[in-house]
Parts: sequence; C-alpha cells; structure tokens
Amino acid sequence: GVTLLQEETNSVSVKDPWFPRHASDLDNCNHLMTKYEPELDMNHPGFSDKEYRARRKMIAEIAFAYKYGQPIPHIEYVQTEIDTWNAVFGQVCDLAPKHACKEYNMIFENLKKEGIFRVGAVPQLQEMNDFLRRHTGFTLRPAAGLLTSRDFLASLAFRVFQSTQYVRHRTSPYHTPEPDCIHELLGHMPLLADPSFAQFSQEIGLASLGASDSEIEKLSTVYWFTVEFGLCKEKSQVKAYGAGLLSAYGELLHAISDKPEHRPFEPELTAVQPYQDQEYQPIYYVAESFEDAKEKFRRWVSDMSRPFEVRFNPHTERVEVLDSV
Ligand code: TIH
Ligand code: FE2
Repeated sequence: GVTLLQEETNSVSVKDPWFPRHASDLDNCNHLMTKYEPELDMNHPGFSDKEYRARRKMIAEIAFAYKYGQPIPHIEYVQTEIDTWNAVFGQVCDLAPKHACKEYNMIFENLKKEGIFRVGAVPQLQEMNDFLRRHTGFTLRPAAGLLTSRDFLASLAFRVFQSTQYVRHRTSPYHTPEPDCIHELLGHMPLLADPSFAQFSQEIGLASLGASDSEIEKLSTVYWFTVEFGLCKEKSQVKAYGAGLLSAYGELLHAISDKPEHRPFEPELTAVQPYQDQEYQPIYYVAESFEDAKEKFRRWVSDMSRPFEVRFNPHTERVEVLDSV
C-alpha cells in the first residue's frame, strides 16, 4: 500500500504535471546534466587542472545559491579568462560581418557601441541582462552548467535564459562541447535582443511546459538545430544564426562550407534527426527566415498531444493554463 501510494505521488500525472507557473518557480529548475563536468569527465580539458576545478566550483556555487529577483553576482574575471574572451571575441569580430545573419550583426554592433562587448573585459551577466530587458524583455539567471532540457526549455517560456557564468578552459578557446559564458554571450545574447528571435525562443519554451519526455526530446532537438546550430537564407547566401556556430569559429567555417549537408528546416523532420555534441555537426538545417521558422514551428507544435494551452502574462510573469477545446 505505502509503496504504491508513493509511486503515485512521484509519477507525473498526465492531467496535472508540475511545471513552473511563475518566473520565481525557476528557482527549482536548475537540475544539471552530469556530462562534461570537469570533476567527472576525464576528457575535459580542465580535469587535471586543480585551480580550474576550484574556480568552476566557486562559480557554480553562486548559481546554485541564486534566487529569483536577486541581482546577478559580479564575477571578477582573472587575466587568463580575459585572454580567452579576447581571443574568441576577436574571431567573432572578424567573421561575423561576413557569415552571421544581419540581425546578429546589427545587435553585435550595438553591443560594441554600448561598451558591453569590448576587448579586455568579459561582459558581466547583469549588464547583459539589463540590455536584453530593454530590447525584448528577456532576462538572465546564472546556471551552474549544462541543464536538463526540461529545465532549460521551461525557463524560455518566461523569457528567462539560464546562462553559465564560468569561462572555458584556456587550452581550448575556439571550441568546447559544453556551454560557457563566452558561448552564451557571443552566441546567444545578441539574438535574444531581436524581437522575432526572442518570440521564437519563448514559443519553444511554452511548448515544453507539461510536455511528455518524448516531446521534450523533440523540442530540444529542434532547439539544437535552430537556436544552437541554425543557418538561414539571406538573398542567395547562407548565414549563421545558431549560437554554437557564432561562438566557435572552426565550426562556423565548417557549417557554411560545402562539407556538411544543408537541409531545409522542417520541424517534423528536424525534430527526429539524431545529433551528437562532441564533434562538428554533419547536417545543418537552413531556415528561410526567423518569421518562416516561427510559422512552421507553430504549425508543428499545434499537433502536439498536450491537453491544455498555455500563455504567458508578462505583467505578472505568470503562465496561465487554459483548457483547450
Ligand atoms: N561548441 C560551442 C563553443 O565552442 O562555443 C559551445 C556549445 C554549443 C552547443 C552546446 S555547447
Ligand atoms: Fe547554447
């Protein structure tokens, strides 16, 4: 009897699954995936670097202690971290004008003008938070590492982006398999300040609330091939908008070369395409535009099995649940 009862309370009911209803509920959405942790993964470039591991631990503790509404703690980045930022930032300054989509480039220029992106200082999450809030209402929360898809996607429903705050190991500046703040800042943040792209990101998040595990898997695959590794058309050219391309110049050049396969973005096909996160992608999906990707995504999501609809109320930062007809 007791066991059965416990099983019932632990399992997620189809009718009433738990998911965050208010932005402050994201305090409970910070579960980490265990891969790539420098503490656990022998292949991590920081595995044998005691000092780096201590640094990561200290910054992770800041993320775990963070609560909704607090200012994001300032990190005093050290010279090796600043050098790594300078190296990646320099690459992006060289390559983005030619290979990034126009929306990215416009906001990138703006970020330089405002002094948030500059040589010599890793941008602070709090200043980036203030910039994003002014443009699209997106805000940031510090994350300790790679989050579970369910937790990460849920935050997007509230226009909250959970961002790591540590810097990749200095021995691999131009590519890392795990997110770090250079990837978040140079890859993700500029487009989170674009209204159309912000809307697309939030819609993926809203679709994930209360979704089944297999639907979460599909949504995170769509996220992977769009927000992380997406390409888009601009006149007759193919440009990058995926964050994993914009923060890693080796993969950016690979993606736009004729080596990988380019396929048109079709959510129902993209969602079931297996992917790996150790090496460069062999396949990229090309969107006609953000607007077109959003339209296609909406049509696909409306076929998902969830028995209710959700909508975000920005005044209360609350997700309202509506029975669908
Ligand atoms: N590979 C990216 C980089 O080196 O900046 C980081 C990541 C992209 C996607 C997941 S982690
Ligand atoms: Fe990312």
